[in-house]
Order: sequence, then structure tokens, then C-alpha cells
Amino acid sequence: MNIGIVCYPTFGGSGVVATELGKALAKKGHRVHFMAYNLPFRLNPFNENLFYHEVSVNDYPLFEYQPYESALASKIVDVATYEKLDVLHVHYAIPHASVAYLAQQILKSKKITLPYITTLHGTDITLVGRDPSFEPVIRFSLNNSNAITSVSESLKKDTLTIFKIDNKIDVIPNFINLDDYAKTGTHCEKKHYAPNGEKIMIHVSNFRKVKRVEDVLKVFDKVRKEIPCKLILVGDGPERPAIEKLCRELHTCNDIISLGRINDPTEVLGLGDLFILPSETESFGLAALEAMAMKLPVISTNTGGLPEVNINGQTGFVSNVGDVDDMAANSLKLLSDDKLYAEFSSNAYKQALKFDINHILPMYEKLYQTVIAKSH
Ligand code: GMT
Repeated sequence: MNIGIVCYPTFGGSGVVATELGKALAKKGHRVHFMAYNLPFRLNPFNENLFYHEVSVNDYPLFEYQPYESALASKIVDVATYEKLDVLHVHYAIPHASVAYLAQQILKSKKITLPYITTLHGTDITLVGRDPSFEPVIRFSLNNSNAITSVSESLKKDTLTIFKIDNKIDVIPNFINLDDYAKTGTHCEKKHYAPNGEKIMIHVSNFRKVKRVEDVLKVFDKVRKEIPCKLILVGDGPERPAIEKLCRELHTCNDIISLGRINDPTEVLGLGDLFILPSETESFGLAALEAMAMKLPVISTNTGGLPEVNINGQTGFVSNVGDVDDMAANSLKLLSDDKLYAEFSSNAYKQALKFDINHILPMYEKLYQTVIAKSH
């Protein structure tokens, strides 16, 4: 198949999922055309089946806001026409679903059929999408999508509650490529970060408010008062200054290693003992799944789709949002009991196996074939 993929190229789960999906499809022989305003950060398009089409928006003094939607719609029309796309897959509803609809209508006027699939990732529904000003556009473009997928049952439920969607929503969960994880070696030794054999807790995110990184620090502070422990933070974002302030107040800075943004955190995860994700809301929690693929048990909240990934009492523990005492107690339970830890670590890996790309990719391929067949 000739498949077009539209995604955000920046650090964030939706871009990672879109990129890894495109790479896996290309490996199976499909021709995959990415359209984004920058090269997606995990994409190396040097592959016979992968193509990258940059969406550039020229600046002009008249524009306070650049017309990204128009530029993207024109790019889709162009790529669909000349590369003969069979299907378009847009990741993140805003604004990609409505842009896909516009492109589809323009192509229709040229007698070209292009079905589009919208994959909902989370904040496009639960945070940004909640803004009532977006409601009519999101609802219309979802109802007109040839198919909609959501990355968890929880997100499907939220979407149906927040919007009046008549269209069916298929749940196709996020995935990981376990082969990549199996290959991961690390050039860095654990003792470099934990010279005295301390345990290592890890948090990976884009440091937005929704991630509650302050809770990571509060939990870590409680844990390190009981057992020697280090915290590795991977990522960067708007909450970084607040985090730095809190670590000074808690006097924990010397035990925290901030690595900033890392394209592929797999190697770092290989050094860790425990992953922590105390998000306010999380449609799935791809970062937690990536940690589980590296055999790390997870301490998370019980919000959104997290309990579908992190099974409470088996692969880690889930707590109410903001309950840092419970998260600290659960962390200590795991870090101070080797037998329990080994059991959870093995369960975490087994759970990650269920989300291997080899199980998930056929679901997307089947969906593409269905929408293509239906639209002709
Ligand atoms: O988590 C973010 O802030 C980024 C966001 C995105 O769209 O890039 O992530 C969302 O999509 C990921 C991939 O499907 C999910 O694993 C994350 O749980 C989801 N984030 C939230 O719901 C907050």
C-alpha cells in the first residue's frame, strides 16, 4: 500500500507512535510518506520505502498565526496526487482530522479518492480538545473520518463522553518494537550514576503540567530518606524551572541527574530500577510501556489508560493522582524486597510482550485495507 502519515514531529508520544508505525510498515514493504513541519525526531528517512515531505509555511507580516492547516492540506493534496496514496493516516485530531477532511474534499473535486483514518492520542481529546471552541470542528472531522482509532479503551470512553461521535471507534493500543529493546546495550555503566550501588528511579516525559513532575520529586524525596537512591530525569519542557526550584527546596539536587531530551531513552532505561509516571491524565502512557520493555516495574497514577498498561500489584502499582505518600510506599515496597522486585520486573516484561508491534501492526494493516475497500 501507499500510505500517507501526518503527525507532530516534536517530542511526544503521538509522534513516536506515528514514526514507529511508519517504520514498521516500510519494513513490511509498504511505501510510507510522512508529512510534518519538521523531520519527526525518531525518523531516519534513508530507507527505500520511507519518504519525508516537509510542510513549510512562509511567514508574512499579515499573519499573526501562520496558516499551517492550509499548507498541510495543500501538501496532502500534492503527495496524494503524485505519489498515488491509497490511504491517509493522521495522528492527533487537532488540527489534523479537519485538514485531512479538507484535503479529501479537494481531491474528490479532482476525482481522486483518499480515505483518512484519525488516531486519537489523548490530549487532543482530554485537554486541548475539551476547549469548547474546538468542539464543532473536532466532532465534524471525526464523524467524517473513514475510521477512528484510539490508543486505549479509556480514551475511547472519554471521546464518546466529551463529543457526540456517531462514528465507530476502534481501539488499537500503542506498541513497542521489542526487537529494538532486546538489542539495546549500554555504553554507560550504572555505577557512573549510582557510584555506591544506589537504586535508580527514572522519569521520562515532556515536562508539561499534566505530567506532575513535581510529584516525581516529592516521591523521590520520601524514598531517598529510607534507602539510598538516585533519580534520573529524561526530558525537558515548560515545568523545568519549577522542578529545579523544588529540588533546591527539598535539597535533593545532588541526587538527581537531569539528562534533558534524549531521542531514544531505551539505553537510559536499561540503567534504572523503577519507572515513575504520576500524570494527572494519560491516555495510554507509552513512556511506561517503554520502561516495562526494559523490565522496569512502574509506579504510576490510576488515571486514564494507565491501568490498562500498568497492572496494579503485578507490573507495578497505581495510586490516586497526587497521592505521593502511596507512590513512595509502593516504591519502597519494590526497591527493598529483591524477590518481589524480580517478580514484578518479569511481569512488566511479560505485559510489554502483549504490546509488541508484531501483534499491533496487522490491526492497522487490516484497517487500512478495510477503509480502502469501502471507499472504492
Ligand atoms: O503525553 C504528552 O503530553 C504527549 C502526547 C502526544 O500526543 O504526543 O501523548 C499522548 O499520546 C501518547 C501516544 O499515544 C500516549 O502514550 C500518552 O499517554 C498521551 N498523553 C496524554 O494523554 C497526556
